[in-house]
Amino acid sequence: MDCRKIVVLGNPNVGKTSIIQRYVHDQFKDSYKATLGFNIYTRYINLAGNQVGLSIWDVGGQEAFKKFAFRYLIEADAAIFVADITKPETVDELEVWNEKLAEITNRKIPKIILFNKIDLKHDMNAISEKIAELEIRSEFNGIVFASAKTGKNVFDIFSMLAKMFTTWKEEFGVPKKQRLMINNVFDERSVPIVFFSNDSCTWCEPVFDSINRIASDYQLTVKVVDVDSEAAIAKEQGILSLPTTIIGSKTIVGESDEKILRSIVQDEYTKIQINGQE
Ligand SMILES: Nc1nc2c(ncn2[C@@H]2O[C@H](COP(=O)(O)OP(=O)(O)OP(=O)(O)O)[C@@H](O)[C@H]2O)c(=O)[nH]1
Ligand SMILES: [Mg+2]
Repeated sequence: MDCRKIVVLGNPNVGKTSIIQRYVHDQFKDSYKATLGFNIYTRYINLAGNQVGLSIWDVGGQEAFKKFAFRYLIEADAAIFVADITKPETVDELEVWNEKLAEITNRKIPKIILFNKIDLKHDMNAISEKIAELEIRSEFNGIVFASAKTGKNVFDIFSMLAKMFTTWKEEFGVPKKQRLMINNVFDERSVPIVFFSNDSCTWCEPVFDSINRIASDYQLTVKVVDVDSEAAIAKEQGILSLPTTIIGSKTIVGESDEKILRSIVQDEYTKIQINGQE
């Protein structure tokens, strides 16, 4: 059976173990017990009709374990970088983990940034500024805003990776004009933007307003998919939670803010300009 290795990285206490426990056992504990070294969890997921084993490596965030990075990062097929949304400084460490990963894996793999603990009060503006500073921002394929405690948007992380595993090619990460296929029609726009929502999603509205403002600045059009009336498209794209926004080669799950979305549109737009019209 096809088996993919996913490594989960980030500072101590950001909630790596909690996210995995929520996904694998649908459980959450308020108490904190640091992970010593690493633990491996296995789960099976159905990918376009095929069973795929996900081997999820929960890596202890303490500094001491970085020494053994080679042992757990080798042959990773995907990485989830976890930060605590209530502690913007935890974002900085993602850069360090990404460098470690780059030393050990010599190919491009799917990478997701996960902001955990959205159930707690947080300063989105501070987080947006951090993301704007991130050098590795352009390498990431997805951002998910989630909570291990409530379970919100947790399953999306893994469904997003599952979808990436089916479509991943070595050149992935470079947006191609025809990457996004909706209704069996290739999207021909320079940076395709697709917004998934439905009538009852009131919390989607501010995100939608932001996306529209940005799209009009860049003269891009937004395709809006109502997941109730166009359920087949949502399923095909692996959309579980709302709002989900696809911008070029990146997917953003949850309530992000305008600054973050703008920096992502800018990145994708620049990439298209640089890579030309292949
Ligand atoms: N409110 C809230 N607390 C959370 C959430 N996720 C994790 N926590 C708490 O944060 C603490 C740390 O969670 P862990 O999952 O153990 O953190 P970790 O990243 O695995 O830490 P290390 O193993 O030391 O690297 C625990 O007390 C959890 O209960 C969340 O989404 N919301
Ligand atoms: Mg842990």
